[in-house]
Amino acid sequence: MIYGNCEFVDKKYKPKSTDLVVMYRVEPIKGISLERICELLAGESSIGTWTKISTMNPTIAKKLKPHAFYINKKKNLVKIAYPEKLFEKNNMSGILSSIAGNIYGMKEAKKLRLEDITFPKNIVKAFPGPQFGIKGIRKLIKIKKRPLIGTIVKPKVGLTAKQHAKVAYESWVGGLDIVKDDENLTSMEFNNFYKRITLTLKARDKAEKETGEKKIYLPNITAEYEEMKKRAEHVKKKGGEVVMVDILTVGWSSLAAIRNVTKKLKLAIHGHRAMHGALTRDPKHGISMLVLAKISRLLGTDQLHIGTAGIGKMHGSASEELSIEYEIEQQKIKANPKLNRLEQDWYGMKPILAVASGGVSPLQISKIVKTMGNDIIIQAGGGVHGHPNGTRAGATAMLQAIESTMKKIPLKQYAKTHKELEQAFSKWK
Ligand code: CAP
Ligand code: MG
Repeated sequence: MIYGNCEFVDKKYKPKSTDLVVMYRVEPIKGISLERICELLAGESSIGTWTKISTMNPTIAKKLKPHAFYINKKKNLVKIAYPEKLFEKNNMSGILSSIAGNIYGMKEAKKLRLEDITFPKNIVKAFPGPQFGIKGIRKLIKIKKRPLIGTIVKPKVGLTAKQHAKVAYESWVGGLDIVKDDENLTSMEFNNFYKRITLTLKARDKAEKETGEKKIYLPNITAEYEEMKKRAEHVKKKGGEVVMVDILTVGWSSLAAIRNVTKKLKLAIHGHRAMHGALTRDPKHGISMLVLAKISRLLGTDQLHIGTAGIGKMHGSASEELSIEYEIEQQKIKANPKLNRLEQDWYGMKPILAVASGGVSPLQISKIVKTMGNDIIIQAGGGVHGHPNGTRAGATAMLQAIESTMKKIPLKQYAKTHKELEQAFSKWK
């Protein structure tokens, strides 16, 4: 059984340490076997095409041919090992054009999902990885153990730059560590980026002075690349330490380019994953969040949204999200064996700090921490600004919730002596 000139299935093949190994979940159309699909996947993503060609020669095949070495008919999982020489090592777009490219359009595959990738050492080493990682972020914010807590200024869009800065200030003095722009707030007629950043960083300085605590602002620099660069420079100039990027809507190439900018400016990157659902949501098709998270790590994201382990408003399962956290943070978070992950050796690359966000209120904090551990950022937008007594009280309730969690005092009990938390109970139960 061949695709073009070669045969790609070899169940006896043992992947080499220099192979890039991909796990796909595939559902063939009726009448097509998994073996046949493997031939098509491996061939079309590398050196093959639909027919024999005269320009192929044995040297090419010998050097560059991938091997489909694992076929699990029960789970519809297959694994293909690609020699690293097939790829330009630091070109993520190029790598994905192979292993996540044409194959999605092939007639014979009704559904196809890229579940996991293991990158070989030479490819891992060709990427920068996070500049700060978990330790660097904790050092920046001067908090050693507890989860970091933050908010997203709400409404998502609509406030003026001045109103935005005021909401941020209230959030910080109320007790939060971090304030973030929303993913769809860029530079609008009613809220200019440059003005917003200047005013909000001034508000941060004021909040730091008044509280004696370190406060962090995550301005959303998402834009076309040259403009993003300008925005990152403005953040630096005004004393910011982190920039937020919608990593999927800007594209991997832009993320890679902005990582070079943040290296020079010594800024950390907060990765928002808006649009990931288009790729990750169908359990049988698309690209898993685990893969997106691994790519984000290679390209240098310091903190990344991975969901709330099914606790908040967004679709997602605890087992899958914990597996992602396990992989990007290298912590002893219990991973889900059912996912059949390909563990990645990161060769010393810094870990990403996971972000739990989406439909969170102070009342869910202890559950999230119990499930996801201490090395996370917990963010609440509606859960802060929707507090019956407003933003500042909402921020305080978040802090009280984290205090009670760290002290291992049940939330309800802690609320008896902490009025903002008690008020949160009156609204969210
Ligand atoms: C949260 C949020 C985040 C989501 C994204 C929002 O607001 O700002 O963008 O968390 O989801 O707009 O929904 P709320 P994820 O706290 O008001 O829900 O982190 O899963 O990518
Ligand atoms: Mg948002």
